[in-house]
Amino acid sequence: PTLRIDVVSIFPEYLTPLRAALLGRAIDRGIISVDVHDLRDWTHDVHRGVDDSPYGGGPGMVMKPEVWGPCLDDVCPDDALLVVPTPAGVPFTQSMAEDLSRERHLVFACGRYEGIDQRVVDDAATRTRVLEVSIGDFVLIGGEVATIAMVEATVRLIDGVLGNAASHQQDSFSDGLLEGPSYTRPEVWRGLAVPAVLRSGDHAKIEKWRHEESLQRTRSRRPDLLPADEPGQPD
Ligand code: 6GU
Repeated sequence: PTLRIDVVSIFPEYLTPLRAALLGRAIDRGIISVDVHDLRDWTHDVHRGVDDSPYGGGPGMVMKPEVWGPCLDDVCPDDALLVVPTPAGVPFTQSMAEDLSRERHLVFACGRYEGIDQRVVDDAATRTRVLEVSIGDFVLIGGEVATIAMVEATVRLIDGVLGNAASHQQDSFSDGLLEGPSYTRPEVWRGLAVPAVLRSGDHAKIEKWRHEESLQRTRSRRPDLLPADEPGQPD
């Protein structure tokens, strides 16, 4: 495959969407491989315990280094990129998805949100590249859903995965602005008409209109994305 993906989780069944729809088709066609591993396969005790209370006190549990360490020794070779989803990570962006889509081997280590013992990450970083990444300013129960989001954003950029290779050149964020609205038939639906310009056949005018719609939408929803010389910049 062009890209090999391994995912470690205590809820491997939570990652079954990775085998559905377009991603499943990319796996079937040999463009990518996805292997999901159950972290509990690396436990030794009869209770198959993966976490313990935090040093220093506080709520929640922390995932044990003696389980994660040997797991990553087996699953994450030195030349892979280890991605650790955490709300305390650096923000995941379209440009990071582009970087990940050029890798040969990604390993996602899904922990619960209270986290994995930091020494697991620090130890792995002595031999392999590690990214601690967040998908947004909210807290999930664990890294599984974040992994699905990052894998989908990454894999759709690989040649041959999407039907139309040109379609991701027009994505929101590829030019730094949000995409404007889209329309299809019928021309009038529930009394609402498609903007006349889109039926004009004037492609220069259509392109200009779409750019204005993108700017307007970005100004109202995501002013933080506007270039410094655009009106509507946040203070
Ligand atoms: Cl990557 N993981 C978890 N557990 N929560 C998150 C997140 C990641 N990104 C935002 N919230």
